[in-house]
Amino acid sequence: MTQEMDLNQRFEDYIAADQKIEAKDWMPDAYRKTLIRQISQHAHSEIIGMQPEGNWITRAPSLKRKSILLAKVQDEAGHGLYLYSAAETLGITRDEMLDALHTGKAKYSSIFNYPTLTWADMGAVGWLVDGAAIMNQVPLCKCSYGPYARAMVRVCKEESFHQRQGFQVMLNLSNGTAEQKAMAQDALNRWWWPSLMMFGPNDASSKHSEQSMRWKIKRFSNDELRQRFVDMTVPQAELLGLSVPDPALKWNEETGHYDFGPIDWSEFEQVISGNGPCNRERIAHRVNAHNEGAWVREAAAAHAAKVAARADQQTHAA
Ligand code: BYC
Repeated sequence: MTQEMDLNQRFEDYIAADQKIEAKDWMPDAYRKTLIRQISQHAHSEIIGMQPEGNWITRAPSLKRKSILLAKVQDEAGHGLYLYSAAETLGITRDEMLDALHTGKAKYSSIFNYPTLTWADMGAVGWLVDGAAIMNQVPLCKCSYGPYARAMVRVCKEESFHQRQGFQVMLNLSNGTAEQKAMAQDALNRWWWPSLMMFGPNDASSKHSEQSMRWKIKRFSNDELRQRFVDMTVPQAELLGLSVPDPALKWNEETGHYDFGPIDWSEFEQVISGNGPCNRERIAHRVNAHNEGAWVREAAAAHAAKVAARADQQTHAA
């Protein structure tokens, strides 16, 4: 008991001093559980997030755009893998995480349950979705759990390239023909509100925020980050000559921020409980890809076993 109290005190001292908690350090069970939940859901979001864009690789309008999009989707696979590895350091296996995803027990970001209908959606996803992702993820580079914080550094660097390429697609379309500009506006109309929902429920309804902020997993609340995103993005929309689909959006001199209209939380609830426009399609596609990849996992395991056996033989021969 006293030993546990000492360990808990040490953990609290580390958090207070902004020192990283590492995989082998003692940590409260609830801290471990929260991290497993958040990191695995984050990993799932990256992996499911490959689908809406993967859908456009074969239809990108030029070779240059195709290779950029291909690289971006590959980056997302990489992010998923670092994040699964970070979660594994907490004692959960990759199979357990994937099983939770495939059976609908684990969540992933609401945003990836919306369809990508036109090429302009590749611009809007990069600009808005990656823009929101960076806003949320840069503070995670300072998260109290070392393996998660370190994984986020590289993820954020790549996300910022993704965001800029999305903005450039929007810029080209906005400066193009009237039809192209209309396509960009339509994409902004469809992606704006779902992007604001990415930050999660309002602070008053965010059940995990208070504890996660005390543990310095989250550094800013959902509403703070959402407001920063709106403040950063509205001037970018103006630069594109596009209008944000919110009649209540207005600069507030007093607060120094944009006021914006109410979010439709019933839509968010529907999407995160499995009833968004593409939830079923996303999971079915993922499960199918996992099953079709079984032979690759088997071959990799057989190769690893051969390499290990060879190394073992050499040790014995020496
Ligand atoms: N979608 O108490 P709250 C990417 C859930 S990947 C679905 O505020 P928390 C990218 C939440 O999980 C983007 N569910 O929770 C990839 C909780 O349910 P559970 C993903 C959501 O954890 C490819 C409940 O609602 N980013 O950027 O304190 C291409 C109550 O919420 C959502 C991350 O995962 C949502 N939007 O705060 C491009 C970042 N929001 O778990 C881009 C890491 C909330 O109790 N995660 N929920 O069943 C976080 O920062 C936090 O987990 C969140 C939520 C801010 C998302």
